[in-house]
Amino acid sequence: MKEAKRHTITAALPYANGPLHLGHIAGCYLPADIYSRYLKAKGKDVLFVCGSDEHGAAITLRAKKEGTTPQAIVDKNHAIIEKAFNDFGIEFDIYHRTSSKIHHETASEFFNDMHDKGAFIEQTTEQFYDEENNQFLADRYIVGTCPKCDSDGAYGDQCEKCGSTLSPTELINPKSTISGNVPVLKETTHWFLPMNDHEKWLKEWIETGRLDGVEQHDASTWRKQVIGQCKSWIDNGLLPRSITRDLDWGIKVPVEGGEGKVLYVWFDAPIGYISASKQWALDNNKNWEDYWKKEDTELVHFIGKDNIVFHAIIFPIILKSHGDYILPTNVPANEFLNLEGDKISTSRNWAVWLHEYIEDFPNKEDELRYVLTSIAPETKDSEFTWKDYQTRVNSELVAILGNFVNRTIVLTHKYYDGIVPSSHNFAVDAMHQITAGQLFSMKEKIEDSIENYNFKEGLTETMGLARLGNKFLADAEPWKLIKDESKKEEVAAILNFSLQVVANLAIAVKPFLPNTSKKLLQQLNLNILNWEDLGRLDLIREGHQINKAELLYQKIEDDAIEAQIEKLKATTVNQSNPKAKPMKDEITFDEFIKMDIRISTILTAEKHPDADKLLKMTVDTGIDERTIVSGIAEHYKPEDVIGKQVSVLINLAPRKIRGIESQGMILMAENNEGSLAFVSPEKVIDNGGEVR
Ligand code: B3M
Ligand code: ZN
Repeated sequence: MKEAKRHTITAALPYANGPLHLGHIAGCYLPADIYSRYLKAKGKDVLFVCGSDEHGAAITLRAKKEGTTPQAIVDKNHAIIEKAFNDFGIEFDIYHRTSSKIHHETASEFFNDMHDKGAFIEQTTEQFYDEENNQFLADRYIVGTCPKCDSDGAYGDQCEKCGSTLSPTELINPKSTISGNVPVLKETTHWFLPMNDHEKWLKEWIETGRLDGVEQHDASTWRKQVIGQCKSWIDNGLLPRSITRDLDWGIKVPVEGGEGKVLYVWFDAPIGYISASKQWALDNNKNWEDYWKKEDTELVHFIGKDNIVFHAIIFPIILKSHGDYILPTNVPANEFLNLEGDKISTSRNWAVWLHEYIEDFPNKEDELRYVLTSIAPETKDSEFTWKDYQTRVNSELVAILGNFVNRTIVLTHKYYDGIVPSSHNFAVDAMHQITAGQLFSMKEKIEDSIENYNFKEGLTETMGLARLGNKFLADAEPWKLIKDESKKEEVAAILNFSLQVVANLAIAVKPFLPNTSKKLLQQLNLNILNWEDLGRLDLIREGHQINKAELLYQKIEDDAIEAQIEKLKATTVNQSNPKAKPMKDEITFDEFIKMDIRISTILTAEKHPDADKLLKMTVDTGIDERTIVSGIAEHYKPEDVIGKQVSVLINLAPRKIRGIESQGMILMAENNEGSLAFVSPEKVIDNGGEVR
């Protein structure tokens, strides 16, 4: 691969419908920031863009819930998000927003260009329509039962329980979230991206990094999960995807027939990277096209794994069908970060919010950067716990990096009034030689790690340098040697060497821990050190006056950690069982009494002939005898259930389960750990007794 002339780095545009939490930061903003800071430290031409994603049904739904306008929602959240990024030190070259004029113009123009080229197809399809509110229902405005896992509350585009991607018409018992009514199907025309036409080149591009045999990027540097997800999409066959919606919030469809319709949020949002670049170019007197259209530009999208298909399949199709644009060199997607043993959930408030962390832990941005990079979910989901945060800060940052630097600076003041002593050519001890050798190889290792998007590994290498220094100083024990007049030169050489390691650290930690890097330079009384000088042992000269020691980090005390754990638990404080799932959407009494639940007795039970998990039972409902198939065979043996009185939902439409028709559903209660129990009457009730 030839070396890139410039780098365009993007981080997923956060939805402006709520604040940022640590999962977002670990997912894409921190790795993107490390990568950008690294390249900038190397003197590269870098454009790092991001902004708020302000369209889409997520925003309009939130506005409805809060009884306000979409604009008010995005204005409020954009400000909160931008401030949190700033305070935390994610150093974008521009943080833009998709409600801006320049973005609306850019996205419209993009659509028009593609439209003129014939890159879309128009299709009339039937979509759900809410007759009470006279509007078509976008995916998120329809809920129903998931056809894959049978759980309620699945959205028209996705079931959050089982993660399946859905289309609205697949939902069982679909319901409009606006009126609660059953929606009707009505014809509407939309523009579709014929993704199926792009399968061939996409497959080659994803699998080999080539287009028509010509190498575009090194496919071996792409993460396995990213390639895996894309391949499975492609292998399942791509379908035309609608890129317009019947909504009134968003970018108006700029062509004839587009009245009352807007661009699908996932069409306009990635174009937000381009409009942000345009705004940046205007503000800085640059040419944005260099960063998006020149072959010698490296384009890298940092995202979380739920955005892979949009950045590695759909957006590349959009860019390529437009024709003028380069394709991404890499899409380093992270997996998810869990929190204290559970998935992060904004609706349950099971999250550590970035702006709250900044408030609760002032001037501790690097501590969080350190921990989140150490546990980065690069290849698999990982977990943040407050105890682990405390341990990593106290026993790594404080005890190793902080301790080494502090000892070095303090001893230099104590023995030499803060004036760098002579190295005496480091000839005193073999240990110097070995340590110097390790120091030298460090640069390449850190560079390799970062350039291959292995930030966790890069940080480990960097921390290795602090470990090396700390061990060197502890083993050399200059505080003992200083008492011996004949060891004067040796002590000087030890401290000179330690100071060189501190100076190297100031360079190496810069992408990861920018504030620490600044503090190190300040204590060394240096203005700047160049990345290329990493590994040298003459970064700081003999006779140079350094500044007074200042602690880099403070120990995190138990009470601070306990307070955070309490705070997290307080979100579920009125809940005796913190693991209990949140309440579902409210229903009316009429909806409730539609369910006909009867006390019934199980008469017979046997294992389903073709499915290990299923029991086939007959029950006496008081009205009739019927067959019910239920997934309880891993919890109950047939002989254990015969004769039991249970609650049965008898007016559930019959369903075939593995070839046997099930005529109702036995109600089961589920424990935290997933064990099951029947919902049985507390005394014997006549079969057919109603449960209300
Ligand atoms: N706002 C989705 C998300 O936050 C979306 C990313 C857009 S990137 C162009 O997960
Ligand atoms: Zn599901």
